[in-house]
Amino acid sequence: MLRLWGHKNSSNVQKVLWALDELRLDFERIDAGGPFGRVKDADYLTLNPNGLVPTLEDGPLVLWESHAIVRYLFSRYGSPPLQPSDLADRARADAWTDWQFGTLWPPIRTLLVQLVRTPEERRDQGAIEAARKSALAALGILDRQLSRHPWAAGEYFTFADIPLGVAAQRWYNLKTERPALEHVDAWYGRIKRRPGFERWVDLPLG
Ligand SMILES: N[C@@H](CCC(=O)N[C@@H](CS)C(=O)NCC(=O)O)C(=O)O
Repeated sequence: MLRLWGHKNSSNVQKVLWALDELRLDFERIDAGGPFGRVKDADYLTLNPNGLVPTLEDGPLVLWESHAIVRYLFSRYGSPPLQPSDLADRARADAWTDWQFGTLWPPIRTLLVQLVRTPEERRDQGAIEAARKSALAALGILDRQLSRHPWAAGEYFTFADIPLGVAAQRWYNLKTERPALEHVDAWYGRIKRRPGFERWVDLPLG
């Protein structure tokens, strides 16, 4: 039985929950992190020395880093088209997965922290504007990719759409001005129809 450590409101845990759902895998989940704590306890630190969630246990394998976990689940339990058999398709999915962490997520995270978790009088307007600009530049890159293909890595939904979909859910639920992005908007409409997204990701922001 797969065991996932992490609370349901964490964006990184949600990626794993959505992946498990896409792959129709049974699992046990233990609340940890955020209001549940536990992540700095000695026994948890032996599983994940970072003291962060998510952590996945699959028999003797203990794995942390949400994108590594998502990739592992798809390569261990997925089959085409969810897990592309073609190495070029898989490499493209890898690229968009890494791009989420390096390029798209940092400005969206800043907006989330500023606009959702910081009281209005303490917000940093300069940081908000800079993050909005960076987020829009990144989303413009994704929009161009999605003008050519329906999904991030090409013709099929792959694991790459999961981290991107989690970031997009934050973006679309922020109280901020959002210019239309024809292809990202249409892709997000498709993302919203994935049952795993609806079940685990599309929750109020916190
Ligand atoms: N790069 C890591 C980041 C993990 C991370 O930052 N997790 C946050 C929740 S989204 C966390 O554990 N924060 C401490 C806590 O919740 O107690 C991953 O993708 O798994």
